[in-house]
Amino acid sequence: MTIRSQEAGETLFSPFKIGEIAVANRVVMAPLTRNRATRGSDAPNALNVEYYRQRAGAGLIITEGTQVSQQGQGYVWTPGMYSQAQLAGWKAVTDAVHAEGGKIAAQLWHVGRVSHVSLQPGNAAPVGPSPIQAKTKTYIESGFAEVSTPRELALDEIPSIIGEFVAAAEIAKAAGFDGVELHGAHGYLIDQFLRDASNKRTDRYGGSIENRARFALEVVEAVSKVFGGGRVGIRISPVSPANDARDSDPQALFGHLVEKLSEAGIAFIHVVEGATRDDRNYLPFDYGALRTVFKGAYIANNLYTRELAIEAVENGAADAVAFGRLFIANPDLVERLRRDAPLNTPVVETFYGGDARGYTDYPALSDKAA
Ligand code: 8OZ
Repeated sequence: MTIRSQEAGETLFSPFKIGEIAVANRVVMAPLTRNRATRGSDAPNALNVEYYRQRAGAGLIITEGTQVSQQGQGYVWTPGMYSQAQLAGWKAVTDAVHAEGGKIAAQLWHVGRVSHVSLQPGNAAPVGPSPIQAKTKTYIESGFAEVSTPRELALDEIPSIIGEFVAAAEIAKAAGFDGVELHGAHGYLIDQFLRDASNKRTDRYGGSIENRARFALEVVEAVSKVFGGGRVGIRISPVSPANDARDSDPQALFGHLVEKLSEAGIAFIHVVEGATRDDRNYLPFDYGALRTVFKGAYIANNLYTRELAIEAVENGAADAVAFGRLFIANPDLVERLRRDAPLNTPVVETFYGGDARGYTDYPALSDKAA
């Protein structure tokens, strides 16, 4: 791991600036799909407002993935960022988080081929860089289902997809978000373009690493015009096999991408290290090389413990650390980490879909004391 020299005394709990976003501490709430948007409109509702409000102690909250269009949706009841109802729902979320002194960025998401015809406009095939079905499942109203075979995006459709990201960023800005994170991880559309196992295109968006990185970089550039690069980041998962993501040379691919992201001047990269939710050491990869090449903030993620996170910030391997499941179960996670207090255990059965149970009813330390 490359060590970056820092001011003495920087800790997981000291304030920082992620680009232009001033954060109270280096603990980030990772994006977490929870499938509890309003049925029919896919707009955030009062329950979602309460969930995010409870977690405003994070230095920065990154929302669950929000699809930039109906075509960009891959799972049932995930919230969108493309309608006026969704804008109004998100405005209530950002107001609540800001009232508690927190900061919140929206994760913008197009799932590409990781979808099912039943979720698509007119029951059409989902789209991808190439017409290759992913070996993965999604969930629809009736339960788990194999993802559908995608249709290859025509070259002249690509600008309109980038346009959807721009329109979503404009909605996020109007809704009061402090920034946006592009979902470039876990085998969704941006990641599908990046990797040679899912991108077999022969036009300027496929083939060489430079060509495969083009879509990601064009989305970054376009969204940066809306928010300013200082409020834009991207999540990547260089070696994670999530949703059938595979590439013949991740080190070269992500080395190039991150070099260009640095030149683009964006605020942060958010790196899922290893296999998502599984193994931090799945396949060898030099994350320190990405940290070295990128001049913005490095947010580290995946299976971090309190001890690993404290160490990563103190030795300069990361500027901030994102926690997922621990934030599901601990609304006051930052306070608990600060005090080294016991943590609630996340209940997997209530992760995806449902009501307040397993969502807004995990107790804070102060609830127990009361
Ligand atoms: C879990 C279930 C559904 C989607 C990801 C957006 O992996 C997701 C996701 C996670 O990034």
